[in-house]
Amino acid sequence: MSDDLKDVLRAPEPRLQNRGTPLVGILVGSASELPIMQQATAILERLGIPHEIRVMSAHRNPDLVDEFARTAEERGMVCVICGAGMANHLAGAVAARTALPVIGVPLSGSKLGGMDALYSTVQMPRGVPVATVAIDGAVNAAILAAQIIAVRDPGVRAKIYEFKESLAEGFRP
Ligand code: C2R
Repeated sequence: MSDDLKDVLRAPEPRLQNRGTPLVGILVGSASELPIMQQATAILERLGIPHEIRVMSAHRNPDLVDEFARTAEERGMVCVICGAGMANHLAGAVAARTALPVIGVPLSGSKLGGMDALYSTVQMPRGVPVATVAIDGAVNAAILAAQIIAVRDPGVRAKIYEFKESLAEGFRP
C-alpha cells in the first residue's frame, strides 16, 4: 500500500470528499450510534467511494425504510450497510425489499452487549440473506462494500489489493 493511502486510512478525519451518486447507502438505527458507523464512512471516503449515511429505523420509521430500500437500486446504489443494536430488524427489512446485497452490522451498547443484535442480524430465514460482520464491525462492513464494488471497478480493486498488502505488512485499519 502506498504511504499516501496508509496515511488517509490512518487519519482521524476523512480527507477525500464524498462526491457523486452514492454507491453505498449506510443506515443507522439510532443517532447515538453514528460515531461507530462513521468508521464505515471514513473508510469509504478514503477509498473514494461515494456514499450516504442516514439514521432510520424499521421500528420507528418503517415507511422511510420501505421507501429507501425500494428506491436504492434505481438511485444507483450497489449495496447497503445497516447498523443497529438490540433487535436489529433494519438489515432484514431492507434485504426483504431489494435485490442489492445488504451488509448488517450488529451494534453493541445494549445490556446484552450486542449479542442480541448479532443474533437478530445473522439469523435470517432462508431466502433473505444479510451478510453479517462482527459486533461493531463497521470498518469491515465498509471494506466488504468496497470489495463488492471492486468486482466491476478496477480502480477500487487496485486499492483493495494495496490495502491487503498493507495488512500483510502489519498495518491495522
Ligand atoms: P435509541 O438510543 O435511539 O433508543 O436506540 C438502535 O440501533 C439502538 O441500538 C435504541 C436501539 O434500537 C436500535 N434500533 C433497531 C432498529 N431501530 C432502532 N434495532 C431497527 O429498525 O432494527
